[in-house]
Order: sequence, then structure tokens, then C-alpha cells
Amino acid sequence: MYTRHDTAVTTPTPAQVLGPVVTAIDHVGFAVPDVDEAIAFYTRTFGLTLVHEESNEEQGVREAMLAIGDSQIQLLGALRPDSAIGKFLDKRGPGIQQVAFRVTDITVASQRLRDAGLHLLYEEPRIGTAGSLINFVHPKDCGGVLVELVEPAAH
Ligand code: KFV
Repeated sequence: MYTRHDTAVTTPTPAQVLGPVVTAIDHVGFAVPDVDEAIAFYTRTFGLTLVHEESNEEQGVREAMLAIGDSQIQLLGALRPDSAIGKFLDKRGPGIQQVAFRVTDITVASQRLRDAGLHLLYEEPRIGTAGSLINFVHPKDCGGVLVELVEPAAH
């Protein structure tokens, strides 16, 4: 029987801590060869609404966000061939490049995942879409899926 001093009772598991921190699928990222063509396709074919566009020089991407309810798809085009998207398109062709989990606190989420032995790509969070803070879990640690963590900017 557990006592108050057993670690099984007193030490929360990563899941217990992360459960309330991970709140939604923020977006699913699609690598595309032509962002304008992809915007036209998803707005005309699926009736999605374009809600945001920007270029992120550090990441080497041009991106467009299209809303689906409270979530979004992110169309990602390469600004440079040696960017993450450029390399992805070259090696794999167009398709799903990432799934982004929305988190309430990226520092807590990143540390908990590191404590659980996962490799986070960045030491410190970087700037993502619309001033959000982002980090990534290496796909090798997530069954072949590139998982992005996103803490949206406070509005
Ligand atoms: N999904 C799954 N597996 C992937 C992958 C992906 N997106 N990218 C690479 N891999 C696998 C690849 O198949 C290979 O496996 C291994 O990872 C190394 O691939 O079994 P294999 O063949 O060894 P490389 O060498 O092609 O790629 P690498 O140079 O290592 O870069 C992979 C990675 C994940 C480190 C790189 O793509 C990266 O730094 N990604 C994070 C940044 C990013 O993706 N930026 C673009 C999106 S910007 C964004 O989302 C923003 C701004 N935002 O706010 O949302």
C-alpha cells in the first residue's frame, strides 16, 4: 500500500504535468511547393478561410494559416533550398511535415519532455507564427512525427 512518502504518490509523471499544459492541436503543417497555389486549392476546394500569412526568415519559410474551427492548417513553402521545408520537399515531396501541439507554457512543456528523455531541437524557444513561441521534438523521439510545441502570443 502506498504511503504519503512513496514517490509513486508524490512525484507526478510527465503525463500528469503535461496533461493540462497541452490543450489542443494548434495546427498541422503541410510542406508545399507553391504557397499561393496551395492557398487557392484549400480555400476553393474545402471553403477554408485564410487567416494569416507571414515569412519567417530564421526558419526559411513562407507560411499561410487557414482556419478549421479552433485549429488550423499551416501551408509551408521554402524560402531557401537548405531550409527545413526545402530539404523536406527535396527528400520526401509535398505532404504533412509536422503536427503542432498548443501549450499553455512552453518552458514547462519543454523541460518536462527533456526530463522524460526526449530531444528538443532548441535550447530556448524561438519565434513562430504571429509572435508565438515554438520548439520541436525530434521526429526520431516521436515515432517519426515532427511534433511542434506552440505557446500562442498573448493578445
Ligand atoms: N517528419 C518526420 N521525419 C522527418 C522530418 C519530418 N518533418 N524531417 C526529417 N525527418 C527524418 C528523416 O526522414 C530522416 O530519417 C531524419 O529525420 C533526418 O532527416 O530515418 P532517417 O532517414 O534517418 P534529414 O537529414 O532530412 O533532416 P535534418 O536535417 O536532420 O532535419 C530534420 C529536422 C527535424 C531536425 C529539421 O527539419 C528541423 O530542424 N525542423 C524544425 C524546424 C522546422 O521544421 N521549420 C519549418 C517549419 S517553421 C514553423 O512551423 C513555424 C515558424 N511555426 O511557427 O509553426
